[in-house]
Amino acid sequence: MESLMNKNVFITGASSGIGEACAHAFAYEGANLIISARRFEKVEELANVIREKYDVKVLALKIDVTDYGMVEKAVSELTDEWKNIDILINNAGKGLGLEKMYEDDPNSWDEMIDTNIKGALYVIKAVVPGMVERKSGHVINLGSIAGHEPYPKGGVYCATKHALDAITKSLRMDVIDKNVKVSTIDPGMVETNFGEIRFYGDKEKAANVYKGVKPLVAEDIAETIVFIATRPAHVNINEIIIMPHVQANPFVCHREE
Ligand code: 8X3
Repeated sequence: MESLMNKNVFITGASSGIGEACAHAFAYEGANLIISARRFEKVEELANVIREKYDVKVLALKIDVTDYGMVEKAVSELTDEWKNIDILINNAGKGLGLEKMYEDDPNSWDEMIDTNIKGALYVIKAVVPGMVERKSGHVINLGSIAGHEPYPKGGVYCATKHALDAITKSLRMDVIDKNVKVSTIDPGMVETNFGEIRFYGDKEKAANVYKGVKPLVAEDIAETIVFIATRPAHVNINEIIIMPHVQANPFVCHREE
């Protein structure tokens, strides 16, 4: 296992859920963190908690990944202490709505496409050139089982995760000779605020998704990402698909009555 001690790890979408859990998991291993989100107060608060708990350095940044200018500025202004990013956890993403395509809201499509595809690309464009120059780095994208099997009423979300899967695979080939690793972790059901956001704040609808199921929790994903990030130098985990024990795919899930 490679050590994460004193590595610089950049986590997008770190204000909650999997991003927040990754911040804890990587800090526990001794990594220094750049944590970003649109909601600066949230990442600032998390930064304070993490500094106190793990005695690592943490830089909190306000970044909306859908704004390339903001992403580029934030990364290019990093000081010497922070500019060598060892690991990028490209986590910012969302699902919005669960509707038949012909009845769905194009505004939610724009938001998902802007965040899940363009946002991930913008962060890659800002961070990977430094990794290439230093001939060292690891990009870990947050995919989904939705990137493997499209399901009804989730067409655009599934399309964004298929796109991210293509981006992961292409990027891996682009940096194959630069000592930069590219991985994706593709979860099924994880109980975070993802569901609440998907259902526009409807807590009951969100809770129903996990009815009778013990879903994964954000810490399960964070722990697996730490595993991906700590393989020996000659090993790359290209892809991990991870689901609750009782979920086989987007369609088959055993629920206890
Ligand atoms: C989230 C998992 O199954 O809701 O990416 O698409 S799923």
